[in-house]
Amino acid sequence: MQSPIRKKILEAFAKGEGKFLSGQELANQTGCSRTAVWKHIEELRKEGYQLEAVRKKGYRIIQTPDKVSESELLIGLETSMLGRNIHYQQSVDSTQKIAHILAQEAVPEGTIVIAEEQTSGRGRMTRKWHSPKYTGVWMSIILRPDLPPHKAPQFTLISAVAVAQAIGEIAEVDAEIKWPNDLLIKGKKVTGILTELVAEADKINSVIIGIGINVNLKKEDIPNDLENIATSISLESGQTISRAMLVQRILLKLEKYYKVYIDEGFYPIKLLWESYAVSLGQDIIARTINETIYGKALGITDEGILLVKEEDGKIREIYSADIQIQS
Ligand code: BT5
Repeated sequence: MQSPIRKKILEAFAKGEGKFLSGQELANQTGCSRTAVWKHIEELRKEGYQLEAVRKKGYRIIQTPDKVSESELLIGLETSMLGRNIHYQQSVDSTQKIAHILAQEAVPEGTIVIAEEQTSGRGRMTRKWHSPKYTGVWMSIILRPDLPPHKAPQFTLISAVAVAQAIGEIAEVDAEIKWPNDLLIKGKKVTGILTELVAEADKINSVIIGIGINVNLKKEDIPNDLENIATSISLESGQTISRAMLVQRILLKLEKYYKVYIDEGFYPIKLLWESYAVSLGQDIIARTINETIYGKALGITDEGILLVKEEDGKIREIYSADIQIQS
């Protein structure tokens, strides 16, 4: 975790908006000595901050590291609950696994686990999630809604809306949602969401929302077996995106829609979700654990369940599946 003094120094620079701050000013604002300030400045340099030091003027930040560390995420974060407690690590096996352990402890709602790299990122069932270093958002969010367990899948849809909106605002490209948990840009997967549940028989203890976003991956960062199905925001928009800014925007959106959902139920989210949905009205193949269903995707119910009309006119409710859109 970021030291409290370094956090204060970074906050002082953020408030100063690019101006020089003298060692004495920083000492006053952080409540420590000038020598201590100097030591913390050196530590920030080691963390990847580029700081200019000019005699008689002081210090200013020229460049922040492209990281999703606690200090990067906290400066400018506009949420009141989501992301206020951050567990950041360079490399983890899976943020989801760590979030499960934290969820058993008394961590506050809105705690996030985020890493620069995952060595065993996971998808649904036993699938793998490719998560190379410094290129993506690999994050798990712990929520503790007072709801029955069968509501948990709706969090995948709420999160998908939050991520799709955030991508649209931060990058010059639009993402579409493929039910239930994929975001696509131009037909290729850019985000996967994995919602897991810690619950008692009739009550959710925690919902753990895992979000994986290919942000700045280049062609060579995508393994051969994924090259036809996966893409990144950067590959599609031609921009390099600040991952920290994207995370901040996602947290803000998710906090907003989580509140809407708790206050007003799923219906307003459903309407938003439909405006981003790619498969509606299309012929699809839905592969569930037990069977393969062919038909037209009609929409989702007020509970977030997919409705598919088979050729014989029968309407099927699908709770979980892999969807292929027939071209
Ligand atoms: C998902 O599963 O799409 C959910 C992925 C969730 C990943 C996040 S990252 C943070 C958190 N920590 C974790 O350990 N996991 C979560 P699913 O629908 O089952 O899709 C998995 C399939 O997507 C794989 O079998 C591959 O075909 C494909 N895939 C793997 N890595 C990918 C990537 N980086 N980009 C696009 N597709 C990928």
